[in-house]
Formats: sequence, structure tokens, C-alpha cells
Amino acid sequence: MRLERELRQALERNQLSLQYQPVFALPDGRLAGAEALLRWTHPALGSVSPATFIPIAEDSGLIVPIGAWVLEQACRQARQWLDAGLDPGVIAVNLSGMQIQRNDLVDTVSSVLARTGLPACHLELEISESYITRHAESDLQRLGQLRALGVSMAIDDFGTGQTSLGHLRRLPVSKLKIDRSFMADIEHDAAAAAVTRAIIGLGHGLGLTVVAEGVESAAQESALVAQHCDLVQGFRYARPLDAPVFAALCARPQ
Ligand code: G
Ligand code: G
Ligand code: MN
Ligand code: NA
Repeated sequence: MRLERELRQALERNQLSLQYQPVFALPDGRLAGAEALLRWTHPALGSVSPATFIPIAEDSGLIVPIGAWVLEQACRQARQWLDAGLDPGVIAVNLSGMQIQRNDLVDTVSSVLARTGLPACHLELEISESYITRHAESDLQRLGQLRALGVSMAIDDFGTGQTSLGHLRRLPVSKLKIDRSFMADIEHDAAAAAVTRAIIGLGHGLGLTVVAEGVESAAQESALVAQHCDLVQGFRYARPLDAPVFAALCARPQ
């Protein structure tokens, strides 16, 4: 596995970096935060998509040290923004299933927060719905401990997994991120719109904030405003940005 060997070296050779995709509030467009997204610049292949290398990182166990690096890097960056007098909002970091299952996850997160000095309220952990469906009781307990640290949690790719509604109610999460596949046709297909409306209603009924991902058009935005969706993320607003570009969007204190 050439890519696996090279991925192992990527960390120490500084080939990994993060981009930040902004998240905005509806209807006013206020910046709410960003999702940190991992990038690998391979010396020969150039930019390798996470869709290619995250599965390799998961199969090889490399996702554990790489995931810890992502967490540290995102928290350090957010702390720097705060120190510069900027308000980056809530910075979301994606966790893979293997990270969630580890006993040391809570220690890892709390020590990163302590080391970087980032207030926990600025960190959110995104957990794909596909991992949540496999949840054991112990994983649930771990998520509760994370929330006790003051970190918030979001269910990512919501609508693509099989979370039972009873289980959803027990999860210590504060946000649902509607998978971007559901954005297709919401502006002119009544059935597609019914699905997002139902997810938003479900989220609000459970007291959760709902984020629409993959918003690409003004028509999709209008549909989401009409459905009282709370937050949006997508190419209509901004692609994943290099850190200095995202910083330029952050508010200065009044
Ligand atoms: O950024 P892009 O759309 O190419 O990301 C593709 C996939 O890789 C998405 O599902 C995203 O959640 C995942 N991903 C991006 N960064 C990270 C990360 O730091 N950790 C994990 N586990 N997944 C990530
Ligand atoms: O699975 P996750 O939600 O973490 O995936 C985030 C990925 O979605 C990022 O890699 C980003 O590049 C991609 N993305 C963000 N906005 C859009 C969008 O508007 N349209 C599409 N097709 N992809 C998007
Ligand atoms: Mn995500
Ligand atoms: Na998602």
C-alpha cells in the first residue's frame, strides 16, 4: 500500500493542512463558525481528496494520530483567532468511528483544550450518522463525557443512516447536519422539500439546531428560509477556505 506508507509520512513531513468552510445563520447571514476539513498535499500527486485517504487512514488505524493532529491544529488555530481579537464562532472537527470508540477520546479532547487554551464552547465534534447507528452504550457514555467538558456535538450526514428516533432523543448532541444529497431539487420538487421540512421539524422538536449542508443556489436558500432552517453551509456562500481567508470573514469586536 503505497498511499498508506506515504500517509504515514505525511504528518511528519507537514503535508497535512486544514481548510475552513464557513457556516452562516439564516436568515441574516451572520457568521456562525466553520467546519475544519483535512487536506493532504502529496509531493507528486498534488491534492489528494479526503474521500480517498480517510478510508485508508481508517483501515490502517492512522486516523487516530491524524485525527488527534486535526483536533490540535483546529483548536490552536481557533485560539490564535481569538487572541487576534477575531470571533471565529464554533469550529467543527470531524471524528471518525474509530476515534469515537477509543477509551482515550475524552482525555485527548480535554488535554487538547487545556494545551491550546481554547474555551470548549468554541469546539464542536461532528459524528457521521453512519457511525452513530453502530453505537454501543459505552460510546454513548463517552459522548456524554465530552458534552460535560462543554464541547458541543453534531450528527453529520443526517438522513443517510438509520438512527432510530428513540436513540436520537438520547444522544447528547445539539445539532443535526442535513446531508447534502437532500438539497437536490428542494426548490421545485415537493417531495424533496417535504423531506428537509420533516428533518428540520424533527430537529426543532428535539430542541436541536439544524444545519443544511451543500447549499449551492439562491432557490435552495429560499426554500430553507421558508422551512426555518437555522444554519447553512455550501458553495453558495463559500468553499472550504485557507485559514487566513476565513479569518478575514470573522467579526472584530464592536
Ligand atoms: O472536504 P471534502 O468534501 O473533500 O471531504 C470529504 C469527506 O472527508 C467528508 O465526508 C468529510 O467529512 C471527511 N473529512 C474531512 N476532513 C476530515 C477529518 O479531519 N477527519 C475525518 N474523520 N473526516 C474528514
Ligand atoms: O461529510 P462532510 O459533511 O464532512 O463533507 C464536507 C464536504 O462537503 C467538504 O469536503 C466540502 O468540500 C463538501 N462541500 C461543501 N459544500 C458543498 C456544496 O455546496 N456542494 C457540494 N457538492 N459539496 C460541498
Ligand atoms: Mn462534516
Ligand atoms: Na456531512
